[in-house]
Amino acid sequence: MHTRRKFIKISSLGIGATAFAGGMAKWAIGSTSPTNISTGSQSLAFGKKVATYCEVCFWKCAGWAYVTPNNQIQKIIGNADDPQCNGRLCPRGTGGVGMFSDPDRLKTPLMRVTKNGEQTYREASWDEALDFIAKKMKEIAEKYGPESMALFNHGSSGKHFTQLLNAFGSNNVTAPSFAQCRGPRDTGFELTFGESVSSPEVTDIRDTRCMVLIGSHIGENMHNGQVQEMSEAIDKGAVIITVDPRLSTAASKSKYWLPIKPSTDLALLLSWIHVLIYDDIYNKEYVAKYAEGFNELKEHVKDFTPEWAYGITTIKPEQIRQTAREMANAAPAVIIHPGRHTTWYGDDVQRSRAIAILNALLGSWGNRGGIFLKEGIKIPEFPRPAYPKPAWSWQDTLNGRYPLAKESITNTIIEASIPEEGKEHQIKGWIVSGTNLIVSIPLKEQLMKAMQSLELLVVVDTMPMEITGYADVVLPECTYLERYDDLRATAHREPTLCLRMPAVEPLYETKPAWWISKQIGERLGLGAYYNYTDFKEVIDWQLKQVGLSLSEMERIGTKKFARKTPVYIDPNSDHQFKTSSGKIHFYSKELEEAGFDPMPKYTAHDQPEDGFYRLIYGRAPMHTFSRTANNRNLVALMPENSVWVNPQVAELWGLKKDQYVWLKNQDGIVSNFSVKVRVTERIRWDSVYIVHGFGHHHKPLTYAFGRGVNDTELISKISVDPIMGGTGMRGNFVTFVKVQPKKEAKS
Ligand SMILES: Nc1nc2c(c(=O)[nH]1)N[C@H]1C(S)=C(S)[C@@H](COP(=O)(O)OP(=O)(O)OC[C@H]3O[C@@H](n4cnc5c(=O)[nH]c(N)nc54)[C@H](O)[C@@H]3O)O[C@H]1N2
Ligand SMILES: Nc1nc2c(c(=O)[nH]1)N[C@H]1C(S)=C(S)[C@@H](COP(=O)(O)OP(=O)(O)OC[C@H]3O[C@@H](n4cnc5c(=O)[nH]c(N)nc54)[C@H](O)[C@@H]3O)O[C@H]1N2
Ligand code: SF4
Ligand SMILES: [Mo]
Repeated sequence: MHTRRKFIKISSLGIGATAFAGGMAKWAIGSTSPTNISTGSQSLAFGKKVATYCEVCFWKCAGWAYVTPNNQIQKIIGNADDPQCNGRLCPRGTGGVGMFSDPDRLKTPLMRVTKNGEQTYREASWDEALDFIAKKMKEIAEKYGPESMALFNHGSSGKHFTQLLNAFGSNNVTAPSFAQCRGPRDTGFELTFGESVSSPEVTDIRDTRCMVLIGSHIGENMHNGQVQEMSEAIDKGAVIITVDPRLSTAASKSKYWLPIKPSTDLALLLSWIHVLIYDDIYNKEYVAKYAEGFNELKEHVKDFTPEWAYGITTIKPEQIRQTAREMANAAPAVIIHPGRHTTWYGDDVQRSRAIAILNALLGSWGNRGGIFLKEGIKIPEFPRPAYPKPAWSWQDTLNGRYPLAKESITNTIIEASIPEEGKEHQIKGWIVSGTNLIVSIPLKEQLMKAMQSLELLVVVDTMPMEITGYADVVLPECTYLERYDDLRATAHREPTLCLRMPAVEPLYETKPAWWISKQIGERLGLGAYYNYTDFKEVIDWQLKQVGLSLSEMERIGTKKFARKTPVYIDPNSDHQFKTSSGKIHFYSKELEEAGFDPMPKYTAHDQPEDGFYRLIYGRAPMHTFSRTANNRNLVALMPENSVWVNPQVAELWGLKKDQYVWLKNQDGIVSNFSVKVRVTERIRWDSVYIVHGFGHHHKPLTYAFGRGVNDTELISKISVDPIMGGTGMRGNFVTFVKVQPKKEAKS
């Protein structure tokens, strides 16, 4: 049997910054100081400015890295020509240089070895590490077939490893950004409009007259372009309606804040649909022209009155009517924002369907101030042989479940990695790149079981995140400021291309993902798929196909192209939606045929028992999940999360402001660390709120370690969406533990 894979602390190996002092000298230690994250000192002479796009989150704003003559990155500023940022980065993007200068970075490949009966890591050369990986991958392919290798990825490095896996013969490629994030939204919108709202979302916030945010908190969710457009819309008098159990930053800027009872949103959405139809204030012309299934919908929502919804949501009937009228008055310049992180309660596709239906009733898709029609620039693929056709793929692991999943589901790949007698589709090896599965995937036991059973686990990361402790081989990628990556080809209002190139040479022994992928590929005899010596040849070739060149892009960083198609639906055209019938589907035959409700229904979800509160979580403007938790620039802005507690609840428990408590969930799981109490009227009494991404237990993250609480460890129960496999995580409840529990913090 395979030896149990023990978690290894990288810190215990003495692989500290001192061992690599040579590398340290290449950058200014001063550049990590929080004061430098602003526009920086003007006294330093600039050597050059280098085109990049940000990797601190997935909005990918284009920017310029300013590099001093002695190769220090002094600052990063936005590229004024990029419509995704308009020359302004968010605090995280500005502080992105802290990712590069972090002394805790991974610095050299590491390989798991057993010394005196104990598993540990040793530093390895790239050749040793890559040879080992290629040998193991070959063994796996010979024993089980190449399909038994899977990739977990997120971010730019993912594309390079997808190329490796596809060339190897597997398309078991997965990311938490589907089943843990936007999957339900994309599925719900595809079922209704025939296409999703993409990323960056095609919401015409700039020109909207009314926007509804339902569990989406733009402002704390710092997706740059959306935040800028929302403030522009507010300045122009747009009405914002925010539905959130918490007075989010967005709610505080809204005309209406509807502090809904969590988990009941579908009831509110259905009653809004009811009001639009039965008060006869929906967009009749648009519906008649572009939609089908209206009569069925009308009949379906007959009883979903505001009075009915009040009893479920705690939102007063008059408020429901009034807000529906606000939407109708603004229509079609209205957006019911589709949200992004939409895996909540297991019926999330249906909630997203209700949001899509509301948008359709108001006529927002294809109209100014609603949802615009995107256009992008198509970048041809660099010439390569055709990929082999895998004998099986992730769809085969579903065994009939989640019939409408359009992308692979992390959790079913994890499940397929747990050996079982007679299992037909067994995963045996993982490459994990740019995703810290330990904090992004719920159900730790399943994840652990899978990781223990693998014959190969390779982790590619920039930081010693928790996931690295489980790897057989850890490969240190250089940061986005030290490498080429794919061109950013955005489909949005204006087709845009952006370049990322190295601002400085990679520190330490780190390497870019494209190089790592190519090196493994060549060792596997797949060199024909990597017909270049440097990735910049690929970029240059691609740019030449669209009439540009690398040298031109190095100068401008971002290139906008003129649109060839209209940005809104031409009312005189016979516009076809991308559904099977060309019309918007109020009634979904696709859902019906797959055995699901063709129109959304409300179902009640579990509520907390006495003394417990629903655990809800979200974003803070200065951090991106766990990826910034150790970034000194950003930790200086927000060092830890706090738990938001309603004053009534605080009084009941005798909790004081800034007191530290532990949280215990419904299954008796206690948080690893304690968290500061924030007593605030801004949260309902039945819920508590924390920002995701804190509470790291891996000591090599010297800044992040032990700061705040990790929501993921308290999520031991999920509700899986039967339509596409999304893992709803908001059905967990916590209570307070005021005295330190007898438990050593894990490290
Ligand atoms: N409990 C809970 N779980 C959640 C969420 C939540 O709110 N609460 N949110 C969900 C959502 S919306 C999403 S999208 C997912 C996100 O989940 P993940 O994709 O896992 O996101 P991060 O936590 O940002 O993990 C990023 C990892 O990438 C590494 N990294 C950063 N830059 C690079 C790079 O350039 N190259 C490489 N190779 N690695 C890099 C970081 O060090 C870190 O280990 O999590 C989901 N899971
Ligand atoms: N600064 C920053 N910005 C980010 C990210 C980041 O890490 N940091 N991550 C990016 C990513 S990948 C994503 S997916 C998006 C996520 O951003 P959003 O799509 O906005 O989603 P969440 O962060 O999950 O939003 C949580 C909000 O939902 C509320 N909420 C909780 N339960 C309920 C409920 O039952 N009903 C309603 N109506 N509301 C509820 C919470 O109080 C909170 O305000 O953010 C993106 N932007
Ligand atoms: S929104 Fe902020 S963190 Fe995200 S890509 Fe843009 S600047 Fe970077
Ligand atoms: Mo996400």
